[in-house]
Amino acid sequence: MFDDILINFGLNVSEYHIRPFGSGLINYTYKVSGINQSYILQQINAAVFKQPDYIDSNLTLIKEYLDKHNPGYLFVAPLKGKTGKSIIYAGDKFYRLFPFIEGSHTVNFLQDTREAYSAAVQFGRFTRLLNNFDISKLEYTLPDFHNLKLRFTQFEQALKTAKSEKLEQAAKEVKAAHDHINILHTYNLFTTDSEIPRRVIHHDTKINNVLFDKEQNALCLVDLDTVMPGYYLSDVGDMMRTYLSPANEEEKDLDKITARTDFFRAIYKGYMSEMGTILTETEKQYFIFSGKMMIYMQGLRFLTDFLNNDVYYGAQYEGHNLIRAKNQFKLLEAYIDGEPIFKEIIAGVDKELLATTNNI
Ligand code: GN1
Ligand code: MG
Repeated sequence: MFDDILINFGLNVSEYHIRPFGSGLINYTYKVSGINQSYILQQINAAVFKQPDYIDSNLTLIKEYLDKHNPGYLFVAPLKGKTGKSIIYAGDKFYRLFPFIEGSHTVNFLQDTREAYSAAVQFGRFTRLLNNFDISKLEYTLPDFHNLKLRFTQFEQALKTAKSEKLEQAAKEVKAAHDHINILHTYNLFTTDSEIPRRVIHHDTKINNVLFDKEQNALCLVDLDTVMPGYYLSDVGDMMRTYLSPANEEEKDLDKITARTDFFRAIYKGYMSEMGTILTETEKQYFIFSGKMMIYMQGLRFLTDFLNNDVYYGAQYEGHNLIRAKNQFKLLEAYIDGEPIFKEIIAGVDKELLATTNNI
């Protein structure tokens, strides 16, 4: 089966070696190593991405646009096979192949704030460079992906169908989900506000979706399946969710989960250095809210999946998704505690950014 795929890309099968690569929850990834050039092969989870062709058409349009307007920008689009499409159907599954960027590596844990800053610059730059791109040309590869209203409805649905034993085990987290319902109310407010436009958004900004060079500078973004129109809050919020805590979403020891304010600063400064002049004043007012929205949403999604017997995320051990939900609700508390400091940081960085703009 792998052979068919490589042949479709005009590669000589005997010259390559294939092994599993990376740690995503949804798609399977492999590295295809060759002597001169290596590739990343990814199987698309068709149960999640119901229209894999949409990924192909979005990335083709964006690549054409960037090649024309910003030819120096490194956009790692999937390669086109002999069929002229980047999505290859083999052995009942969908695949695509990317060039491997030599000298690059991914990180799973942030070592210092420079990485957070550098990644935030990359995500901000991506949306900035596509600011004049006509988003009506893009498809929704995952409709309602970050629709908090829908995620809450799915959670309520799961409450109705879950086994009583699971409801008991998750009682504390179910309460937390209800206690923070104001996050959903705020979400409903901004989604009906015309001052909050949809933009070209990555929708999965965790740190291992950024390729770094040896000096820990971010080179480019990967995992582009969820690139589609959305709110900038999705990208900023998921950086908050995944960069602020020294322990990630898999951590069972909740005491290790904290919201590091210096990492908040790095994200704000990095993202705003690109998007500061583009975001509307109304959008900017929701900057801190973005973290609450994404942490809460991920808590709800893990909790819902626990109640639904792990049908979406799968589980490596009994109660895995409940632990992940506990983790996210703990992070939400830590984030909310940090809010007064985040406000001070924003005011301070705004002054700094203003001073640099005035000096030019
Ligand atoms: C999934 O597959 P991966 O790990 O890139 C999920 C994200 C979640 C993340 C949580 C399509 O991303 O939304 O934030 O797991 N992607 C999809 O780890 O559901
Ligand atoms: Mg992803």
